[in-house]
Amino acid sequence: MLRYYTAGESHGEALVGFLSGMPAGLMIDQAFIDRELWRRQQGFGRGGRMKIETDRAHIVSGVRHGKTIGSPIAVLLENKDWKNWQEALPVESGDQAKHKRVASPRPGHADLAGALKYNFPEARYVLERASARESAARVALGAIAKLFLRELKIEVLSHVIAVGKATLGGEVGWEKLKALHAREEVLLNCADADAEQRMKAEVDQALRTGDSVGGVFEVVAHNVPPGLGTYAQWDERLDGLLAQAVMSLQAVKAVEIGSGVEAALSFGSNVHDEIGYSKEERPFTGFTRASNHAGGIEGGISNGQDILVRGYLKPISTLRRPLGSVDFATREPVKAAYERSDVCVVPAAGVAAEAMVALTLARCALEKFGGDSIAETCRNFAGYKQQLREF
Ligand code: EPS
Repeated sequence: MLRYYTAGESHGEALVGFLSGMPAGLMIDQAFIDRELWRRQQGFGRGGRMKIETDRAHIVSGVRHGKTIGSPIAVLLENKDWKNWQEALPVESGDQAKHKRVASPRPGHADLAGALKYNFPEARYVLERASARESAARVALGAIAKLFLRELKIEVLSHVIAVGKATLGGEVGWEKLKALHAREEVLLNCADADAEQRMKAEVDQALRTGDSVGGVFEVVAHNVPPGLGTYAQWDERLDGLLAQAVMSLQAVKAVEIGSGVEAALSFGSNVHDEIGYSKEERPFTGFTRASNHAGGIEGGISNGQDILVRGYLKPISTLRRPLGSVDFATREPVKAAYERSDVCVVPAAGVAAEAMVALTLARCALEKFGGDSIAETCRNFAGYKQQLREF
């Protein structure tokens, strides 16, 4: 089974990611992993921290001579900011006077709930781990999952469909998404230039007013074969697995598969994707669909259409113009703590969600096709594709 964990604090020495269960013989493209990390650091509305960090994946185990060897993979991402925090957050007992307290919890952040849960007098240790910096480790592991999926010709990308009130109308085709992904400059990772400018104006307003702004990203998984996930048991349903994976990202407050929200407000005849058949050569079968409202999943199983997963992001909870809070020590009303922060992270969250979707699909693909080496997985996959062609 493909399993993964992360460790690391936002201002600690490093982030660490573990990935176990990856078959042997997968070529590891270091430049690809680092580009994924770079993509997560982009976007208009990122804060000062991104000027400090240049994330690079340092692989310490599980890869030799450029290929996976079937043993657990550990990836290390250095925090450049650590040098500024060594005295404030030492591993050893250190000097208490140099500790940087977070004196008042931020509404919307884990600060208060975390301090209550772990019995901390203030929120420093809470935000260190709750911080979205952790998602960099997931992106490194997700990049390896993407390399695995590439062997099966499955690709995963994302784009931004809303920032604040600015939304993108209409569908974005796969080729357009690929072109967006190839850009060397990322503004808001929106495929439509006009909508992107409107999104930028929303971020500008938040910047001007000391506020923050959320939005919606969409992850698209392309060329996924029918048959990943199953209705047979509740915790094996692909939509449920994807929902948890994406919901687990910092600041995501809702997840939608296909046009799930709109579907709930519509009649069935407007929602379900009518089935046809074409004798032309198709990637997996001759069955066709007139639309993809289901987002590529029916009955908890991939149906061969693109998988569409949307994540709804709340605005960042650290505000330059802070909301009301209470001092941890005195219990007097004060403004919530502010150090520095991002104003908008929707494009970055989309990249992190790609990683989560890729890891989920890789796990489901390995459950279905198995294999201790890539050659074995690909052979099993080819046999399944043959079965689909002969259906
Ligand atoms: C974050 C606060 C900010 C963000 C951080 C997430 O960090 P800092 O307090 O160091 O400025 O920049 O995100 C990242 C560092 C990152 O790599 O995404 C938070 O509290 O969640």
